[in-house]
Amino acid sequence: MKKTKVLLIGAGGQLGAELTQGLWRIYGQDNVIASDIKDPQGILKEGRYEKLDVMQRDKLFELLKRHEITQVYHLAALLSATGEKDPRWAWKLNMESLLFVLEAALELNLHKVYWPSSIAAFGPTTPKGNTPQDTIMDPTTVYGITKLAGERWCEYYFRRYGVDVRSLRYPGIIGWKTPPGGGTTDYAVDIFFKAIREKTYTCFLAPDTYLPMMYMSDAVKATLDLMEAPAEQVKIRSSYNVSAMSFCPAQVAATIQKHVPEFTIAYQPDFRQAIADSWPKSIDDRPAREHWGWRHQFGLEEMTIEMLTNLARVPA
Ligand code: AKB
Repeated sequence: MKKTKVLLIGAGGQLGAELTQGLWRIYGQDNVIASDIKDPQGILKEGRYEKLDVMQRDKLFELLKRHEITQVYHLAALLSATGEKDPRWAWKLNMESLLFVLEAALELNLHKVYWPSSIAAFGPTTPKGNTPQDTIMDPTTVYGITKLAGERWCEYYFRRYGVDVRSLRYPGIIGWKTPPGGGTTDYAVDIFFKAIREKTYTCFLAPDTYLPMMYMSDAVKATLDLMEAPAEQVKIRSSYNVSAMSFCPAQVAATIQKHVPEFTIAYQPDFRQAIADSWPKSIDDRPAREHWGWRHQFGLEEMTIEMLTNLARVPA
């Protein structure tokens, strides 16, 4: 068996830097290559890094061969709100890059591939509360369409070619180290930054818009737990529902006010309201819990304290 060497694609995004650190802890800094289309920022400057445009298939293959990569985490994508501004490009980037990675996995015998799906793969006629693993999926955003199609491709590559590809349907992810990049759940990150720095926030979703959410360290844990699980425990090869909490803007604002009493919030819903309204309010993730032991650690209260404490230490 070849020594594990990991490549992260899209490591400069919201989840990428923290996942890179998690992988350093498991495999050592020398065996993890972070990559992104941009120059390395922050913590990524401390490890091995390659500038990579994942749409350049030849360069991707060359890099995989040169570093003798055995595992790929492919995180690069246009998210739900940004995707709506250029649907054709969102389709091309999200789908072609996934296919390049799956083709590489097959041709170069990669041991494992990770690719994120999202709650965006669900749609307006999906049951909204405790959305089951297997249910109606009728996404309305181009991002959601690419996630649903991507799930089918992942399962296809597993069934037809035996590629060990694993995936999670992420809810909104909330962290303080890197800003989010063009999603509908971004309000739940921005609200903490604004609470610390400006004591006021104007939310682009209505106060009672419930969405499934997860604190960053739980998202990293879920990803690594899934990827480290024995293959036979990974029984779903499209993508697993994973969940930690569900809240609406009014609830997170009230939780922040317990710690920052002067904090105020106003509401000006925009085009992202329709996207949020088409998504589940909460997620049933029993298969992930039963198959490979998923457990979350952070609820709204614990996460609020972590976010506010850490952001208060970061210079604006
Ligand atoms: C988005 O809002 O687009 C993402 C997601 C839920 O996948 N955070």
